[in-house]
Amino acid sequence: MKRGAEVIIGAQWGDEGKGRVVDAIADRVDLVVRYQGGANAGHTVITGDEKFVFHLLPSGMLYPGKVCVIGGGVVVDPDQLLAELSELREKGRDRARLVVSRNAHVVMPYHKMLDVLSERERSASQRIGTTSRGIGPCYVDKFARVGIRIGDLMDEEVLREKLTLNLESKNMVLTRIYGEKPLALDELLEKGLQWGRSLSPFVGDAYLEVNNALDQGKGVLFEGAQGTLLDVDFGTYPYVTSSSPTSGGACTGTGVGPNRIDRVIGVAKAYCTRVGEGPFPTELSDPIGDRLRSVGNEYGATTGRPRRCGWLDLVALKFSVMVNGLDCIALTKMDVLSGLEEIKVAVEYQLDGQRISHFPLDHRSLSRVTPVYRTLKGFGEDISACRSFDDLPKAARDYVAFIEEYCGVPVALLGVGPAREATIIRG
Ligand code: 2SA
Ligand code: GDP
Ligand code: MG
Repeated sequence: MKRGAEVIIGAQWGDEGKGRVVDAIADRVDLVVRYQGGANAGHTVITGDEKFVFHLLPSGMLYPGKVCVIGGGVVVDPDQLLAELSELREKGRDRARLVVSRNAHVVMPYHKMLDVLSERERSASQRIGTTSRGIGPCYVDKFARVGIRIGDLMDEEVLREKLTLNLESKNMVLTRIYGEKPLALDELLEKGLQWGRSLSPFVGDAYLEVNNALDQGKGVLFEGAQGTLLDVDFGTYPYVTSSSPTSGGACTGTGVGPNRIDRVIGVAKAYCTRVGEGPFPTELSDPIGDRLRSVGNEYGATTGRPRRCGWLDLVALKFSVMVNGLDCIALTKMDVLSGLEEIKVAVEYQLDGQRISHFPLDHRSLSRVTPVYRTLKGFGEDISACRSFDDLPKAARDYVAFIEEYCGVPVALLGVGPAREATIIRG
């Protein structure tokens, strides 16, 4: 794969294997940049017999000499970030230089409390199934223009003023609506200033770091978190996260112009999963769904929740090709399909008696669709040792060709196992 600026996004509902794809490509670039989301993400990288799950740190941290950037579009939980850093340091694997945008918003303790409490208060049908990481409430404050940013943690006067303003309303909600105890200003102020001292060696102007690198002809990889169908604008709203995981988020979340992006890579699983609530047309509540979950080890990398599993949804994937401007697809977890006699893929939906081939943005319509499936031949062989496309059995190659034909973009990378080396790179 060539250098330049590349964006890696999740083309489904997250957990497509973005971490392992970033890790597979990161040695060829100079910077790896997170641009949205926060510690709700769980990006797994497996090298040798070591497993790393990155929540806030970019998945390029294992490479010496790289720069890993947390852009202004990310919401940062300082405790989580510092814990991840010290865990890597203990293992001697904090190899990259970290830069955290001074404009990134801070996930405060009240954000996490409000996330949990508001979910608890909702009825079953209204619950989003969040990760409880305070993501939604933190982005609410960002857009309400009352958020606390990383740079604010280094200025006692500013932090005190902002916390005073926030606690007036937060404590009212916590005590009057949820019957919780109020939070004390002094404790939060002390915590915030301590975070500021611990993070100060990493804080910088992320937009300059990235733009200067591009000006110098360096390779930059933007690492999306969550996935297209969880995007606050293009996902199955309201069952979405509160940020922009689509490729456009890379520009707004880091301060680079769209004309600087050379290639957009969409990571998709060879089947579909979703964790949390919301419509999922190809979901399988049957032994095949259970088999995908157990063989694919489909459990949340942050919360440990079992993921819902189902067949590959090409209607949704083609939608993702469009809204992200995908140049190619990285198809992971092909090995998980091995042993299935036949494999189904959704090629259209049936909605209120009509066949449709587009992805309805309205979640109520989406929850009423029935997928129209094409049945393809399965493959019995274990493909986890295959290292070139031609090593794959014909049925597996045909499966990939069908996806390429339907989506109109090539499959440039294939995952045939969770480990770093179980990767087939085609272009
Ligand atoms: P939130 O916490 O406000 O972002 O939750 C809103 C919805 O977004 C979903 N979401 C995710 N979906 C898949 N993977 C995510 N990361 C973890 C992982 C999830 C986990 O890597 O496995 O461990 O459970 C992620 N983060 C957010 C979430 O499920 C809600 O549907
Ligand atoms: P991300 O959030 O997109 O980075 O994905 P997660 O790390 O949350 O979930 C992907 C899971 O699938 C992890 O447990 C990975 O180790 C695993 N994985 C990734 N690619 C492959 C693959 O090609 N084959 C198999 N069997 N597992 C994979
Ligand atoms: Mg994940």
